[in-house]
Amino acid sequence: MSYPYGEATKVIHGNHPKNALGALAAPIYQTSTFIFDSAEQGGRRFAGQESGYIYSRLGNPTTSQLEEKIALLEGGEDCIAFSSGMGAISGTLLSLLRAGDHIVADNTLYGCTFALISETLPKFGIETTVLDMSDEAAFQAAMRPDTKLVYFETIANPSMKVIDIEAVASYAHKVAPGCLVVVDNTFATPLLVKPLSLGADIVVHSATKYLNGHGDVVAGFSVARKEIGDTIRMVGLKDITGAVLGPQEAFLILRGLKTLKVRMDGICANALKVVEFLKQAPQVEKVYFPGLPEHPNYETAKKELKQFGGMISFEMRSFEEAKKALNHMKLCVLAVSLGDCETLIQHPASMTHSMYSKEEIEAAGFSDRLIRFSVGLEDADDIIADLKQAFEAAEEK
Ligand code: LCS
Repeated sequence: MSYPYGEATKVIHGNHPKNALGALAAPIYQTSTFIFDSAEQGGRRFAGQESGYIYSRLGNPTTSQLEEKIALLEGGEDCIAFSSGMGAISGTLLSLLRAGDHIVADNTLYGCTFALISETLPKFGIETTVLDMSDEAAFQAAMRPDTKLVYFETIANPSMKVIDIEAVASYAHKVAPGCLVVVDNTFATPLLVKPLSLGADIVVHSATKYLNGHGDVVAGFSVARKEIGDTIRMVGLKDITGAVLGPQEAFLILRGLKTLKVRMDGICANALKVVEFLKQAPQVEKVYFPGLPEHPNYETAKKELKQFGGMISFEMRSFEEAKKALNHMKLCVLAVSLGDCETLIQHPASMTHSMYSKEEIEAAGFSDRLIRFSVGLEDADDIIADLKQAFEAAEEK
């Protein structure tokens, strides 16, 4: 559907029709079920012969309004809301795959996604090839004519790897017709890149992060064309996971979304200043940020991303120093998750990626000296001053 407005307008207005009473904010339909006018009407709704709500695991008007806005932002036909990012990812993969299928996935993924792909899916008879997908030759060698699905993150957690979506999607579709390319766009958000427009088939999100943006909701989305969306909703959401998003959470995300553009602009601008500081800090050995010319995927990032995002990782000189620095933060908050107004800092090897073995961490290109930083919306000078004092405290014998 053509939409004549820009991104800032889109996140505020969406294209949802005015509600019946003209409320500006989305009404919260706090109901589990919907009353039928007659037994015949109930039957028609279940048979798909009449539109209308039935039961909130199958659809809810507050959640629908949010789904329409996310579909609009990602440029997809359909969006299915889940009660977490992992709900969206598992609901999507489990509804589209079956025993005997082969999938290819990147080796740098959020820890629980990595566990799902490398450990759980094989238990259900799905063969998974996990490798560094930014290595084009290795990716092409791993693809088979019967590969059913390819999975990676737009900006990978926590190494900030950026894989060329267009190149991967066109190769996957060429050698394995019908192969579904699934991209987790949590770190970039649709404001930095729209994977569907580059050839991906499905976009998944943890909306817990930037989309909601205020650290008070856990949620996820899957965005796809209609026929795939129908399967994800009617199998992955309705039957397999039942991980339905509640209307209160949907309302909060609709509210949070209104400021997505200004939040992302502010966070991306702050991140550039923090990176400048980190680059010259003597306690930091290496900075992982896709906007740095020395980043191995800088050219892809420059081509693909509107801005470089607000996630930075950096390696300290030792594990001890990394731990001490984390313990000396005064303003930056020591917590997992990301994409909030507050700057959040955490240690992937022992926290978000603790399910990776030592060898898997190495293969993914980071170490236990790595700290991951989700830049917030505080004054950049305050964030930098906090890092500086924590680094200096970490150095003291
Ligand atoms: N995808 C990505 C890229 C993520 O970073 C996360 C969570 C998920 C999916 C799962 O979403 P959830 O179920 O938590 O809504 N990432 C986290 C992180 O890095 N720290 O805490 C959670």
